[in-house]
Amino acid sequence: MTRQRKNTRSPEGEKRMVKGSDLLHQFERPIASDATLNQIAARITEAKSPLLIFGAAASRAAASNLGLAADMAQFVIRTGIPFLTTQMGKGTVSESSHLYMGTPALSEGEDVHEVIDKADLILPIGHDTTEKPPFIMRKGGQEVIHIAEQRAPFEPVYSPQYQLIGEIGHSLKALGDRLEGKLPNAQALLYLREPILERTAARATEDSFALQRLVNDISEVMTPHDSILVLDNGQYKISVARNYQTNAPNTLLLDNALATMGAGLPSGIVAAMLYPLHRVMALCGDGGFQMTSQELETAVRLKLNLVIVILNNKDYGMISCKQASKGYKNFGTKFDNPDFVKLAESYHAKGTRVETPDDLVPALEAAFEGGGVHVVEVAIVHSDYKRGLTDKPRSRKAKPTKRLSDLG
Ligand SMILES: Cc1ncc(C[n+]2csc(CCOP(=O)(O)OP(=O)(O)O)c2C)c(N)n1
Ligand SMILES: [Mg+2]
Repeated sequence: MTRQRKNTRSPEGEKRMVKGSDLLHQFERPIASDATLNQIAARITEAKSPLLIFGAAASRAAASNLGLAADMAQFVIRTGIPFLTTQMGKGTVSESSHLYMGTPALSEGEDVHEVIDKADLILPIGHDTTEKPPFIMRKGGQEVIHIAEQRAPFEPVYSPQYQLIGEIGHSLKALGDRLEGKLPNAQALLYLREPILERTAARATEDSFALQRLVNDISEVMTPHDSILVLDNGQYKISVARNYQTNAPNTLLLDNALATMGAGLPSGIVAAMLYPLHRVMALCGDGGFQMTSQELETAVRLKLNLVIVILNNKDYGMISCKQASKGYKNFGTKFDNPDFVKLAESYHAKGTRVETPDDLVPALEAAFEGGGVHVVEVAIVHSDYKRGLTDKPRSRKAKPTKRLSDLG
């Protein structure tokens, strides 16, 4: 270890580093073979109710390969197969598409899982096992074709029968060439779209701080292509995943892997540094915000344009919900907060408190228009906010979770 560090600092070591990075740039991504493409295309042609799911690895690839977003959109258009996005795959293909069916925020039991349950063939594109899985594979269930740049590691919840490994854009173009006009059953699941999206958006215009209403109002001030919404981690993330229509890759930044609290403000700072002309909003819970609130100083010092929304429910709401859902008495989640407006002002940022739902959109508009660093505290009426997560939009009970390993 020590020797390596010494070497890289010497002129010779530096030369070696440069050579190494040249090699990295010359490295070409592997592409899928014609034989595999033909086999996969044949399987897709036989599908009775196919479904695409764009995941985190597709978003990530689109960040460094500008043509990939167009390749993914073209694949959807050419095949006509409906699609879902995972939480971290949101925006890979525009969710304004008439083929967008929704985003699973959990692994089962939501409205959108009806589409998954009824699919006979699922094509996860850019599935990333660091994400909470958007569905759970079960013995005798759907067949899955994993389309990605890396092989899927075998997991109890994800063990695809087929894998198409190679540069995603190439795979999709080559499959599109083989499939266009040859999929009579492509839209077999599309009839589920309207009812699912309608049920997911229920309460979006309710006169309360229901989470769906919050997401609806935030969407109103975020323009589809030149704004970036960044999340911290709390229960609102579930509603944002389900209800925030995301139309371009990497315009909704959230973490569905380790999901650390405290990430919202620092991630918002970087987004605002990189995209000074975009509307950038960091949406944080009161608990998450307070883990890194001192970074307000950084944002002000860097003269950023950044709106920080704090959902103040005086609670680690996600944990309260989990305790309640398991039938436990509430324990250890409640706390009090500083005056967030005064806190913002003490950092020479601006601050506004919103106490009624109708005041949110005007407050956010004013914050963006005014520029600079602006904290908007939303004083949540607790019971309404909580209901947003525990509302089980789907009437049927989730099937018991049996893992493949349990089934032998
Ligand atoms: C660093 C860290 N600690 C603990 C957790 C577990 N956790 C997930 S959400 C949550 C509560 C979040 O509370 P808050 O930010 O107030 O958002 P709310 O759920 O109330 O909207 C906790 C403790 C985590 N994800 N990261
Ligand atoms: Mg909270």
